[in-house]
Amino acid sequence: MSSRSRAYYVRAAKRFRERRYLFVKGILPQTLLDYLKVYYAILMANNRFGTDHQCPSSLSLGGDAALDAVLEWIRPEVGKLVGFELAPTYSYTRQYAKREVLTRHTDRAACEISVTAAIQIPKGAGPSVVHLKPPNFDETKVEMFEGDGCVYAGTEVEHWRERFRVGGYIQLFLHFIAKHGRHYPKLIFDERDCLGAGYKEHKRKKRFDIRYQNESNVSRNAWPR
Ligand SMILES: O=C(O)CCC(=O)C(=O)O
Ligand SMILES: [Fe+2]
Repeated sequence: MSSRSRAYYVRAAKRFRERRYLFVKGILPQTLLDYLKVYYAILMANNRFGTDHQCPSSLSLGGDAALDAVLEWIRPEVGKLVGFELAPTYSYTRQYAKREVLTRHTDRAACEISVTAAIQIPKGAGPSVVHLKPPNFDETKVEMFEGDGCVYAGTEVEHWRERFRVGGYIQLFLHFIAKHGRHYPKLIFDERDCLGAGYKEHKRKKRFDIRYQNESNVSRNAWPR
């Protein structure tokens, strides 16, 4: 899929090892982006989005089969960028509403290695901006245009978004665990039977109760299905 050189991956993996995040220009190729915009329009037309506790005024969708396919498709590339092999957990997507805020947090274990990719930016609006605080580096922000992405260690890097002045930004989140890490194989597919599968009721209940590691009053993903 990629036109990136060996040297690019070596540098990226070294940078990721140190900083725990990477900005990746054009992580989604234009043809895939074009396809996804059509697919999102179909999802919207069919009211397939729900809401979650994290960003209650925005629309979200977790574990969709076609978006899980993007997760699996991009997995080798993200593995090369971070410098080790990954296993897929789940995909998640959100259309941010005007005035929404994403509070500062780290993610649960199934988001050990995560990608946030910009799918759609409202007409005339600025880039999609996510703020990061890696463990040993100063706060920073990453600005994404459509097709750009940010790979980050979701359980380590604090991340947040400032209040949206314009609604309609669509981001796709792709979550992985390290194959050499302590959550493999337990958290593969985020404990579903396979990619694209729904969540068992007790897992879903458990997930409602999962707290952000640094914010005890906020619970994680209320699954929309
Ligand atoms: O909007 C983003 O880029 C990140 C979203 C996020 O951190 C989350 O849903 O946990
Ligand atoms: Fe997050």
